[in-house]
Amino acid sequence: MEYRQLTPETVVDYIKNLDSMTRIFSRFDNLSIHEVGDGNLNYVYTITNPDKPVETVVLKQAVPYLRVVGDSWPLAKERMKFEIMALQRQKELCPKYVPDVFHADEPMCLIIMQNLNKHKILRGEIILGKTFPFLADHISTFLARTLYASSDLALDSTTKKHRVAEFINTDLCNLTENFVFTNAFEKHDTNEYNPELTEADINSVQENAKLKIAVAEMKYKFMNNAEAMVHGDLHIGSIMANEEETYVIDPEFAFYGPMGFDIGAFIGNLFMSYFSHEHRQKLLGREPYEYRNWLLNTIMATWNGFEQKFDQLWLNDHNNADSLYWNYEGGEEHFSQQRQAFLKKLFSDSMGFGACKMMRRIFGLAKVADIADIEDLKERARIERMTLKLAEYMVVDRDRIENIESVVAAAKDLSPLV
Ligand code: ADP
Ligand code: SR1
Ligand code: MG
Repeated sequence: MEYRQLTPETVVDYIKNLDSMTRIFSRFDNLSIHEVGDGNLNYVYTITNPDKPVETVVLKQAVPYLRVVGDSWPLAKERMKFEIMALQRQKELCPKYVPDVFHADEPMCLIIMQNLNKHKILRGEIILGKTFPFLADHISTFLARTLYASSDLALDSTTKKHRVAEFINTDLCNLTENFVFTNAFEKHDTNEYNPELTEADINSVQENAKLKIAVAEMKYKFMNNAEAMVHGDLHIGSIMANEEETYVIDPEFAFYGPMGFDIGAFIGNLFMSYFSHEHRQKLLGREPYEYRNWLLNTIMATWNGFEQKFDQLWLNDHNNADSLYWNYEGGEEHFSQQRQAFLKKLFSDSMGFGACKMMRRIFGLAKVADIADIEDLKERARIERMTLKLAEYMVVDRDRIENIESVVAAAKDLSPLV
């Protein structure tokens, strides 16, 4: 079928002849359709039978431009192919945390998937001060399984190389190269600054040699380290959750890239939430300790849980294989040293990438509501400065930082938990 952009009026006509939809919907007249897309790129419709609300799906369609800017910014709609492939692979590797896909149509650049209507976008919930007791466990599992299993540590060399080729996601990698690693760090006309930030604040990033060299190193790594299938945009707006369950959505930026990019995205977003709640907890009329402490504990539990789970997956594979490489007296200990060194490097990458993601959300076009929606611009600027300071430490000192507890301690120095 040739591509056409669906509208609320044409969605039902499209779905009513699909076998997968006749298995879900008992009727197609009188379905209620709502456009709920609040992301930067695509259109998302919920489709529900109001008489039987369990009969419901979500349809997501890519359009040939960047939605947040409009049709003056062309962007290949074929990007949906990567979201389809990534959802399939992630579902195989981590079924509990990935929505079911009922239908995928590459020419129409769309997917129809499980409506996560018992779950909410994590960013909105965190802004409201809600806690998620299993979040760190679920996300660290998702990260460990998807990153480990798609890497050369788990796949045979030929399969891995084919996967790298399948996932050459030129256009969306290009967006990341520009929006995460470049524009925010120069006087680019797509940037948007809080008017309360001074020239000195902006130049403390854009004219800071150590920081800019470090960011350029992270960009180069992003462009060259085809380590694993990464989600590619794992901020807290790409996670839907309730108290018990967690789902990772929106992997259209997926490609074979550095593992630390996903880990850093999640952790960097939680640090921004932490700083934003220095202000937001007051607005919510709460004492500021408990919620922000939960955010910091979630950050530590995510990295520590990830490290332990990733290491275990590697060790299990090793124990089940007949490799000669470490098969000598003392070899087990040497293998353990290799794993530790690998995870240390991955920690450093994660901090570096997390930092780039934090800084670009302060100066760049695509912001995070946690901070950007703070109405008091002076307060917002104060929180933006803390974010920039922590990010500077995370990226410049990334190879020297001992552990996640040190980064959490640095965040507490900037914004004490009182
Ligand atoms: P974009 O690619 O434009 O960023 P997203 O995949 O992030 O789009 O989806 C935009 C919004 O649509 C999400 O923030 C969420 O509110 C809603 N949404 C997306 N997928 C689902 C789903 N499977 N179930 C329920 N709502 C969804
Ligand atoms: C201008 S594109 C902005 C951002 O939206 C996506 O969610 C990615 O984070 C991208 O960088
Ligand atoms: Mg999104």
